[in-house]
Amino acid sequence: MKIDTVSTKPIAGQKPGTSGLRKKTHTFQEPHYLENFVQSIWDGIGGVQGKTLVLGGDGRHFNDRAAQVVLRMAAASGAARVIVGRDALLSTPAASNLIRARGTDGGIILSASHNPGGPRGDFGVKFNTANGGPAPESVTDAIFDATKTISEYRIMEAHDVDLSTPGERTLGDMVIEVVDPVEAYAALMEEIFDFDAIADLFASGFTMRFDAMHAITGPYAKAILEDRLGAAKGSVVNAEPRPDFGGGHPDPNPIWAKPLMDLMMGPHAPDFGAASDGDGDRNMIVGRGIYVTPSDSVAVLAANATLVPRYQDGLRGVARSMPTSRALDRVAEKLGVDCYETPTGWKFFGNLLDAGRATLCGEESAGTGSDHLREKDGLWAVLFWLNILAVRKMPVKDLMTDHWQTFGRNYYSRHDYEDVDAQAAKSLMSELHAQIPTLPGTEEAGLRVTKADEFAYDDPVDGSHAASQGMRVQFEGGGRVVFRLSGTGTVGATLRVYLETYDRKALDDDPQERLKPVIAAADAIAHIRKRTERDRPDVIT
Ligand code: G16
Repeated sequence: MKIDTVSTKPIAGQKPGTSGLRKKTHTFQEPHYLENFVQSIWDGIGGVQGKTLVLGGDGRHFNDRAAQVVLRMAAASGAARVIVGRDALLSTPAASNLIRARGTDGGIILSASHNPGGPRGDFGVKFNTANGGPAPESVTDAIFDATKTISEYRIMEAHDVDLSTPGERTLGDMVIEVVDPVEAYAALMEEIFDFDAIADLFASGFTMRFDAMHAITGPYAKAILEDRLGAAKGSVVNAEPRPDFGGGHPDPNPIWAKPLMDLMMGPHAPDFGAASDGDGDRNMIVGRGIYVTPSDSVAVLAANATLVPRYQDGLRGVARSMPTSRALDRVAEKLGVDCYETPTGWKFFGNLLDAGRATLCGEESAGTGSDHLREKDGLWAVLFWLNILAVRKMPVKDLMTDHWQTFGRNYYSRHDYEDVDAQAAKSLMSELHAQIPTLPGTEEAGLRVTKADEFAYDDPVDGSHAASQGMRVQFEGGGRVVFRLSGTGTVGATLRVYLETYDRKALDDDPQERLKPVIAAADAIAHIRKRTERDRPDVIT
């Protein structure tokens, strides 16, 4: 087969963000855009000659076309084998699992995660390394460097490869192995959890709704929850993946999964509600009449981990991203294990998991996972909760009350200001930065600042240093605000303000009410309303 070497020029802005390169779909469809980036991945990782890769995506618009390009470019650069999910579909956790289980050299995930899809939505490309996790910064930096000097890419001239049925085909000398996207992942879940106990729970009349948001998790959730575990047919809704996610925003939080929230807060709520995002790595947990924040969720999982077969001998350590609430720290302290604080981005957990220092990790951005993979895992988190509920036999609300009575409650909320003028957002952050040395000791909207710093991280395993990972301000009495700019958006800038306060006794307050003083102090410090020209956040979770 003929291999074309195509001349090209560097395209500005191909810098991977928090998790891969995310841009508008139409940007990825521009001439050479995708090809430049894929060739830069090959160049950044030292080529793919003789390597085995995994390929799959969340099924969003352009997924199928992009997959064919990646295959032709892998073949042109001498890859030995690519393992592809049927129809080029794989959830992010399923891709991470295949990369590890098959001992491959890494993989390409086509996804912009929770960002909306469709021709006017977003698309993304991410490289995961051989451990199954998102490439660390040393690798993404090398890829970015390659995008700045690229002058040609190699692509095979070929018809589309049939990816619609499992089996092997070839493209030149490269083998393409099409696999069922669900099978290996479902088998892994069965190894981790007590499926019999969960099946008994459903057999006893326990009801749930899982909202797959027309994204990738639908087929996984149906196969595992309904077919294997016996949840009533129809428990999984919006189960059919669609290229535009049915026009929705596949981000599992109370704003974007509102129909599920409304159901769970209403008179006909099932016992348990859950949702997952575009590529299946995020999760939302809701009980009858109670929303569980992601920060609380990971703390509950840690506190109850020994109820799950895989974790019955306990946790070696836990980790959370810096803006995630410190509910997990309290559990770790009681368990007598280390709790690591990392920058935002799952890639920062990779070394801790590989080194066996952490077993369980979680992020405020609805990601929870463990050492079973190197990605966060939406359905795994849902099964974890089901396993706990099957053993403890109590409603989610009672479980949360019990947890807070033991550990106290970290009231928590994130306020997002979206599509803010990029320059205004940058100035807000640099002004904050300039204030840091003088903030401690001052009083802001009635709260006394005890500490202020810019978070930086020294990886305890490989010693790598990550600077400028967000500004944090702590107040007397345990309150905290963190300011950070999102690394996953594609338009303007998104300012994230993470708010937290702690109470040992008052456990049932409305978080927004409880956080009012911290919210006021945050605005007094950063002049958010003035800088963003917004009266209120666009999204409150
Ligand atoms: C990605 C990363 C997460 C991270 C999140 C934060 O999530 O995988 O580890 O917490 O971004 O996003 P931002 O930079 O916008 O705050 P996902 O689900 O989009 O892959």
